[in-house]
Amino acid sequence: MKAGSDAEERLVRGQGDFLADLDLDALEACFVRSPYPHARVQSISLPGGRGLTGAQLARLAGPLRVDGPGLKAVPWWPLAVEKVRFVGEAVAVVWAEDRYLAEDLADETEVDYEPIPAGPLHEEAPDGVLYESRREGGDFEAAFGRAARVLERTFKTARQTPIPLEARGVVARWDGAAGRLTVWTSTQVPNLVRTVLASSLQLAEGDVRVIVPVVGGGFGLKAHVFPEELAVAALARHLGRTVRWVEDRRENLLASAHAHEETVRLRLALDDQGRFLAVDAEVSCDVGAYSVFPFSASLEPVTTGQTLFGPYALEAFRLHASGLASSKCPAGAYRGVGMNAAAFATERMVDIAARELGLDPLELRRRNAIREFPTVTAAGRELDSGDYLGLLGRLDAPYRELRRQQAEARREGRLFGIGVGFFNEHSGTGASEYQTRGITTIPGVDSARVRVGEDGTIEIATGGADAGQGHAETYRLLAARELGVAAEKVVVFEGDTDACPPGSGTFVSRGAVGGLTALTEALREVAEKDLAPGLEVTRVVDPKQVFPSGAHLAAVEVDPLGLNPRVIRYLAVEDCGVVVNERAAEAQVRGGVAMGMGGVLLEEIRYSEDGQPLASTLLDYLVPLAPDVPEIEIEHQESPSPLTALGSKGVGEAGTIGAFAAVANAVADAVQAELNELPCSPDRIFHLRRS
Ligand code: SMO
Repeated sequence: MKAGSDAEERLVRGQGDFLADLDLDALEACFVRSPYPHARVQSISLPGGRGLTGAQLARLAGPLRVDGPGLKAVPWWPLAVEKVRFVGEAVAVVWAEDRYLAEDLADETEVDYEPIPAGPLHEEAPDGVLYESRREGGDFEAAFGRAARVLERTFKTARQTPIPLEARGVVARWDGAAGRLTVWTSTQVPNLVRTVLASSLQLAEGDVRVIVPVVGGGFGLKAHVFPEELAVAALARHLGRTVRWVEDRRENLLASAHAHEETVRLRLALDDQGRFLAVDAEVSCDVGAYSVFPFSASLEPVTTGQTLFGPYALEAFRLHASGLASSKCPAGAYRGVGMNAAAFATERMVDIAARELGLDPLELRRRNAIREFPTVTAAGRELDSGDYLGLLGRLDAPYRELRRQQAEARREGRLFGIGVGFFNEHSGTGASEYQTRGITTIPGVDSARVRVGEDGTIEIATGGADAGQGHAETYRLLAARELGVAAEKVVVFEGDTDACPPGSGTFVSRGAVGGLTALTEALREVAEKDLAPGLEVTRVVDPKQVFPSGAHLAAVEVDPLGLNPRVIRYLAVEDCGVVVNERAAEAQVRGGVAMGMGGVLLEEIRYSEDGQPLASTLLDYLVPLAPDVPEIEIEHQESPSPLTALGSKGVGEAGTIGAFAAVANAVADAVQAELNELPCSPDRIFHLRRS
C-alpha cells in the first residue's frame, strides 16, 4: 500500500480504502460463534454446502501455538474442534454472496453443545496455569530485614478491549494457477501474518503475500495473528474464490482480544526515611481461554512484573508472575500492555506510603527516584538514559498551584483531587531479547530500504506497518533532513510483504527505536553515496530495548451527587528521548492519555458467574468521548538514547501508562479513599465511601 503524500489528504476526506472498502468481488464469510463458555461440540448441521465446521477446517489449516519458558503450549485452532472455551469462539464458518445472506446462513446453522460444568479448559494445563515464572534480584532477605516498615496492598485492573474504530477484517484470494495466496488484513504485523499463514497452510512464505490496507486503529489488538485470518485464508484456497470477513462490533467486543485483567499484590519495604528498600510482587493475570499469538500468556504477567517500581531505586526485587486460563476471550496486547497495571499499582502504593509516612507524595517520589544513568535495576532492566528528577521538577510549580486550588475547593466542600503518575517503560524490544527469553514466535528486527528513483524520487519502504501513527509524514521529514530533498519528492511504501523488506511491523513503540534507526542509517548511506539514480540501500537492525519515561499530573473533581469523576486538568511531561516529529509525538500522547482515562474511569468487560460476557455493545462498554477529555498540556524533556540512531525512544504507550497512575491517584485523593481497583466508577466510589 502506497502511503504517499496524497494518502493523508484522502484520509481526511474520508476516502481512505479500509479493508471493507476494497472492491475485490469477494464472497462474504460469517462465523458461527458459541453461546457457551465451556462445552463439547456434539454436532453441527450446516446449511446446504455453504459452510465448514471446525473439524473440517482443521484439515485445511493448522493451529496457532506458542511455546517458551514457563508456558503451556496449547493449540488454538482456526475454528473450535470438539470443545469451545469461551463465549464467542467460532465453531463454523459460512459464506454467501453478501453479508446479509451469510448472516442468515449462520442463523440457520444448528450446533449441538453439551455444556461442561467444571473441569480444566485444556488437558495440557490441568491446573489452569498457562504461564508461570519467578525471579529475584538483589539481597532480598537483607533488605526486608532492615525495613522500618512494610506496607502490603493488592491492586486490580479491569478487563478491557482496545476498540479500534475499525474492527478486524481480512480478505483472502487464492490464485490456483500460480499457487499463490494474497491476503489483505487489517494488521500491525504483516510479515508475521505471512509467516504464520505459510506454516498453517503449508505454503512457502514466498507464495503468500500480505497487504495492509488503510488501518483504522490497532492499539495492540492488531499486533496478533488471529484464528479468523487462518480460517478465511484456508477457506479462500478451499473454494478457489476470494473471501472476505469484516468483524462487527459485537464480535469485536466478545471475541477479538481482551486485556489488562490483573491482580498485583505488593509488599514494599521502607526505611525510616521513607526510602524504598525492596519490593515483593505477586502478579497474576486472567489471560482467558488461549495463549495469544505471538505474545502468549506471558505477555502481561512478565511486562507488569518487569515494570513495577520502574523509576525507583530498589536494593532488591522479587516477583512471582502467572497467567491463568479462564472461559473468557483470550487476553492480548493493548496499548501499554502490563505497564499500565504496573504504573497503577506502583503509584497507588507510593501515594499510600506517603500518606502513612505523613510525607508529600511528590517529595516521596523525588527521594526514591533513580538518579544515575545508565544503570541496571534490581529487577534486571538496563536503563539507557533519563533524568527522572528533571521530570519531577517540571511538575513542581503546577503541583503547588493545584494544591492551593485544592485547599480552596475543600473549604467549599468539593471533592477535588490531585494525582501524580511517574513511570518508565520499555520500547523497541528486539529479536535477541526475545530469543534470550526463549520466545521464538515474536520477530524483532526492523528494516528500511531507500531507493533513489530515476527521476530523483526517494522511495522509502519499511518493515513497519502504519495503523494511524502517520509514519509517512515522519519518514518524509527525516528524508528531507538527511538528504536535503523536498519532502514532496519522497514516496513511502509500507504494509506489503512483496514490496517491503521483512520486519516486525508495529508494536512496543518500535517505530521510533529500530524502525527509525534502520531508516536513518539507510538514508545516511544514500547521502554518502550521493544520491545516484538507481541506488538502493537496505538496513536491518535488531534493536536493543530502550526506556522512555514520564511524569504526569492530573486534577480530578468528583461531583458529590453522581460521584462521576471528571478530569479537569492534565499535564504530561514526557521523555521519549529526541523528539523526531513533534506533531506525531504529541498526538500519540494525547490519544494515549485519553485511552488511559478510559481504563481508569470507565472501561470494563465483566463476565457473569456462569461465564457470560456482560458487555457486548458500546452501551455496556463505555469509552471516553470527546467532552470527557480535557485539554492535555504536553512538555518534552529529551534524554537522548545512546542506543538509537537519532536518540529517539518511542512514545506510543507513554500517555496511557502515565494516565493509569495519575488519574487513579487523583480520584483517590478527591474522595479520600483507597481506590485500589479499576475502574473508578461511581458505584465503586459509592461503596468505598460507605465502607
Ligand atoms: S499494545 Mo502495542 O501494539 O505494543
